[in-house]
Amino acid sequence: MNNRILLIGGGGHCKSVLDSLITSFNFTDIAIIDTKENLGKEILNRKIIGTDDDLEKLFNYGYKNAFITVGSIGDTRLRRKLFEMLKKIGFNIPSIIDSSAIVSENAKLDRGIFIGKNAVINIGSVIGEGAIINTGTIIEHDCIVGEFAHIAPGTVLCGDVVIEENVHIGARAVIKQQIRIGNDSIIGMGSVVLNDIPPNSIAYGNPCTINWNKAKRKET
Ligand code: JB2
Repeated sequence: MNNRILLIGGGGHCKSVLDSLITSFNFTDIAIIDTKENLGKEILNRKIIGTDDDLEKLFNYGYKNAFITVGSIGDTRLRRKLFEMLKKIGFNIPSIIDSSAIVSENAKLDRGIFIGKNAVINIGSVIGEGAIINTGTIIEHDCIVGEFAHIAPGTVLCGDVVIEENVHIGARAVIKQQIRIGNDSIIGMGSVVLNDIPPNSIAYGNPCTINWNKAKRKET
């Protein structure tokens, strides 16, 4: 693996990823891509060296690895757009796993995933491309986490849970075993989810109830 990597997005999520990257990986040249206004700024002594318009040039210059460090809370469109841009140019997109995380050898991870400090991913679970498994999350056995889902800090997915793509699960939520959360839904912080949640819902509480349906709202 080439030892140069670009992190795309230089905000709060970038700090978390960078901290894991510095302690767990062998990249000797780490640089950040952000907006024009932030050029020259530094995070943990790594500089913002360019904007998205410079990606192709930097790839040709020798940065062959890149990782999306723009976060998402309920809207994954920017992360997806940037991911497509990286793929088109030909970047290798690794998964970044903090050294304190515990990932079963019998779990399956796609590319571009971030797994934060003290997260646990147990046997038989499958994590999709671009997902964020944040600090202290527990993904129990045989769960499926879809592409670009974000499981926020301290969340527990009991066994056999399915989280479809683009879902955001708020911090410290607990999802009962065998529950399915439909694509593009948002589950509020601290919710206790006892029933399936259909796609495009915003749901929260203990027990978790649906408060809003994005798709129905669009029709009215
Ligand atoms: O199109 C873009 C772009 N738009 C915004 N391209 C690139 N390369 N960068 C972009 N940005 C940059 O992303 C902004 O200028 C800013 O530096 C960064 C977003 O930082 P912020 O701290 O606002 O959000 P975040 O996405 O890093 O973190 C959110 O999501 C995390 C998962 C926060 O809510 C965190 O608290 C959360 N943990």
